Amino acid sequence: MKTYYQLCILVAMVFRVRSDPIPLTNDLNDEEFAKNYLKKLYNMQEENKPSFGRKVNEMSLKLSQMQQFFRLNVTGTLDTETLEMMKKPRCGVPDVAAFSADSSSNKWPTNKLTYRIENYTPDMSVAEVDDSIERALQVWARVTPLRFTRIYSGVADIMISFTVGDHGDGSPFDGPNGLLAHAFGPAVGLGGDTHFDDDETFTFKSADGYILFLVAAHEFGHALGLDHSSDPGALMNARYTYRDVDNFLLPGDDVGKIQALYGPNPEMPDVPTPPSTPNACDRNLVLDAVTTLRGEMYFFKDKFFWRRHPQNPQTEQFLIKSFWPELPDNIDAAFEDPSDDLVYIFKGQKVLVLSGYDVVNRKSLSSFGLTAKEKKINAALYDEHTGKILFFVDKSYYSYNSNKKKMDEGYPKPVDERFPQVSGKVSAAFQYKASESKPTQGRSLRRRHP
Ligand SMILES: [Ca+2]
Ligand SMILES: [Ca+2]
Ligand SMILES: [Ca+2]
Ligand SMILES: [Zn+2]
Ligand SMILES: [Zn+2]
Repeated sequence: MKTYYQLCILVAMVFRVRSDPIPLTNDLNDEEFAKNYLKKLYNMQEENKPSFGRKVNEMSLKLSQMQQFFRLNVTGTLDTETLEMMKKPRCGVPDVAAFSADSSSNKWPTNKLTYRIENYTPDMSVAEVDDSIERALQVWARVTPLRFTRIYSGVADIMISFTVGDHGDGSPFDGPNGLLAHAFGPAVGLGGDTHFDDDETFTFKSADGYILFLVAAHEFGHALGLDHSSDPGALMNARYTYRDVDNFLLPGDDVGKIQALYGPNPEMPDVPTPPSTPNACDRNLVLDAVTTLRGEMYFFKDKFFWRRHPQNPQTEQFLIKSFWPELPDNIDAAFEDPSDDLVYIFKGQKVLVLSGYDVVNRKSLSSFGLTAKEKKINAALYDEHTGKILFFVDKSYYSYNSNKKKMDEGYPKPVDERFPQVSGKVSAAFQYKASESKPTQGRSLRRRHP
């Protein structure tokens, strides 16, 4: 109920109320799946190998590494959260740096590179593939001195192809979903080469499939020498995330890393400040909105949100669009009406109504009885005890009776009349104690598996 919110404190607080452990999976197929995943992407050798005279459980070690990388709860065991993360569509380049490429050559010796598109996917037109590849390379050229020239025959530095299954480089693809593509780091021969798993459906812009531009831009990062990043906002995060292609800007984490290898673009010294991933421990962090959703907490900031599951002391951070492609960034406010199992998201005059992952309705601010002079709200809160929805606008608040579907008389009122501790503008609000004491809803929102 205050403008500033510190997630680190919140996490520590939650640590104490943690009760049940995250359930373990006991499916043998899942165990096999996990072993293959760790062998392929974390260089797992044998399950038990001797080390300094005692047996170290290699699988547990690799699970911990992977959990650390994805900022999950580090348990060293195959819990459902870890398995769920393993099943997300991702890049086929390993997360263990020393294993992914010859680390002695993680940079091209020249800034002038050639590329060649060897074949095409049937999923898109030739023009769309050409355009997607070109723009994906420009993502990197824009912030570095690197320049790419397309050639149509012979051997290019970056040979680009669409292929399926075992395609002769020792890293077979796996059919639909799972691994989407992979690329080899800077070197002669296979180095720089980029392969797309054509068992996927690639698209130009649509979220119904994997957007080739996004997959390619990520893979070219490897082709230029970058490893995976554990920053959830980074293009070089191993997980595929839907993003708005028309307004794509290379995130700051990636800009910093590629410029550390090649330097900035001498022709464009004044590129706009790249978007950075908000840090929960930033003392000056002001959240955009907070809401519960089926027993979990969602904290929104810019293009991102943190999700906190009551059974998991660690919050996870995601791009908003990776859960809800239709949702805008930088939202104003959000609240959950648990009686309807709906979440309301506010941005300007627009209100989007969510049922889990789906946008089920669109409304306007005026449908809650707010007059046209209120262009936007700053925060919203649903009081479960009274059924009232409080809308915060600057230093005032409105009270809407959700049962009678009308605004209560005598509003707006000053915020500090009801909440004397709150002096400034409210940017985000939620009811904490009420939602904690209340039994959580049976269904919880889990990640989407496209
Ligand atoms: Ca090559
Ligand atoms: Ca695949
Ligand atoms: Ca395909
Ligand atoms: Zn990758
Ligand atoms: Zn390959």
